[in-house]
Amino acid sequence: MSVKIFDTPEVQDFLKTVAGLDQAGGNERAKQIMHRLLSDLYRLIDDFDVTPEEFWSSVSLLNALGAGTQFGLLAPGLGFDHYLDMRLDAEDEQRGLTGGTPRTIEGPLYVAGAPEAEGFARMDDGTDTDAEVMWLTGQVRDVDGQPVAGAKVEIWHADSKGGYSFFDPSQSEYNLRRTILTDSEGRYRARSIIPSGYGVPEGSPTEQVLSALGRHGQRPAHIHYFISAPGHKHLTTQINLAGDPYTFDDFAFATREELVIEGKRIEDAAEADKRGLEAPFT
Ligand code: MBD
Ligand code: FE
Repeated sequence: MSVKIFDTPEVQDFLKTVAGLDQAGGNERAKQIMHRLLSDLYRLIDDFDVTPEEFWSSVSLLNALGAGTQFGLLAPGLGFDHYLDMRLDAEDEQRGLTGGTPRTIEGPLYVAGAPEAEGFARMDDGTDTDAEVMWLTGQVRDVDGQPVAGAKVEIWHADSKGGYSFFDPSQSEYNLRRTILTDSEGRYRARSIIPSGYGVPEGSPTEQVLSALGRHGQRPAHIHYFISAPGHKHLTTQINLAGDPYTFDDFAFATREELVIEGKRIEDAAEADKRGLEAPFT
């Protein structure tokens, strides 16, 4: 059975009432947006002849997503985070703001308040014995190429199993999360461990949605950055470690060619040792 009622005056009036458009009070923008959102959904129900069973099982799924605080995890999977980035890129272009490291999505796993250090930080707590040591070094420069001293570099990433501290209860507080202030030459250095890629929790409502679409929930190995300094635009970005099978098949659509980094393995034991001695736990 297929009935089409969306375009009738009764339904159109009903939508206005539901969104509060036929009375004063409330927030005008909220009313307009809700009216549009409900209109699109009502029309969808009509066009696809969505059954009550389908509707209520979607409600169940939304409840499960909310109960598991997974809206923020499904959102990048549905491309919203990347779409918002595309809009910011287009805005920048319109304003003539070009150059510099490209932005990419923050994701749902940032935690504020990481320990702060000047110039150098050790990021891992030393307990991930399966992991290989990783050095991150860099220089913060403005769009004219001038080093920025005292810039704030916030770095966070997963462990060798793809888990993040605070979300993975087996890790210590702020493990693999640090804030480093750049030195007089704009440089920062970190000792950490090579992260593995992330996968959405098995059996989770997020995975359920993705698998209904025939999609996986994997991200390649990556390292998140916030870069900020007074007088400069805040940068949210990531680097991807080259060679990961998911580098160009990220469920969150965050990879950018310019952000894929080829790591250099330090095989020279003496060199590794020398660096190691400079790397106390902090
Ligand atoms: C992540 O680590 C992440 O960065 C994103 C965007 C989504 C899920 C897990
Ligand atoms: Fe991440």
